[in-house]
Amino acid sequence: MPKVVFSYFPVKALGEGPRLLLAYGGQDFEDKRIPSEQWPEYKPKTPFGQMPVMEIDGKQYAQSLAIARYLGRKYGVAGADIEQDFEIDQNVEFLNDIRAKAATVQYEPDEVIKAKKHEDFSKNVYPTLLDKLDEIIKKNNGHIACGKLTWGDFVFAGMYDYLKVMLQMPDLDNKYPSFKKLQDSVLTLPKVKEYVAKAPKADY
Ligand SMILES: N[C@@H](CCC(=O)N[C@@H](CS)C(=O)NCC(=O)O)C(=O)O
Repeated sequence: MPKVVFSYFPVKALGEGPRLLLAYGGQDFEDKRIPSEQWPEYKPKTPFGQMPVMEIDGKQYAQSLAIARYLGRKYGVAGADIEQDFEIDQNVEFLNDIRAKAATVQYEPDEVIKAKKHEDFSKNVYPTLLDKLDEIIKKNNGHIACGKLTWGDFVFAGMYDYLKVMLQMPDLDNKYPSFKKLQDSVLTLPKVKEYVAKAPKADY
């Protein structure tokens, strides 16, 4: 078995999807959670000055979605052909767009602008995006794409708690039960469940 080291901050956010995929693939890995105080020391050693970074037998792999796609192919949860691969990519990109949009609010340093932006997006942007995501999941039999379990579901399951924080919507489970159901369907896969039970706790 290759030696895998997965480095990320001590949160789920962009790192949890790949962690869940490694667990699903039965791959033992060093789950390296780097506290922000130690980050400046690691940053220059990473390909893009960012985490997550996965190392397989010393080779570095960066960019969370590229890592998830790679692991998905490795563990048999990619598309069956390029049409399905495209559908997964497309819907995962859409999910990531929602996260990125909400992140522009969450990381806005000016509190007044942040509040205004949140009010605007909550009224004029999020409902359409979240309704569309709900529609996609319902149309795909409870999955992100292709009507079946794919690496996109792992990305969703890993990112969902972070998404709630970014959107400032702790009640998202109630508004869109399909979201929580999809997350649970991944987190209850036997090997994933085992990993989650032993993993360090993180709120998002
Ligand atoms: N597109 C990259 C984004 C990675 C990213 O933004 N990482 C953040 C943490 S979530 C980071 O490393 N921040 C520290 C820094 O930029 O110094 C990915 O998906 O992996």
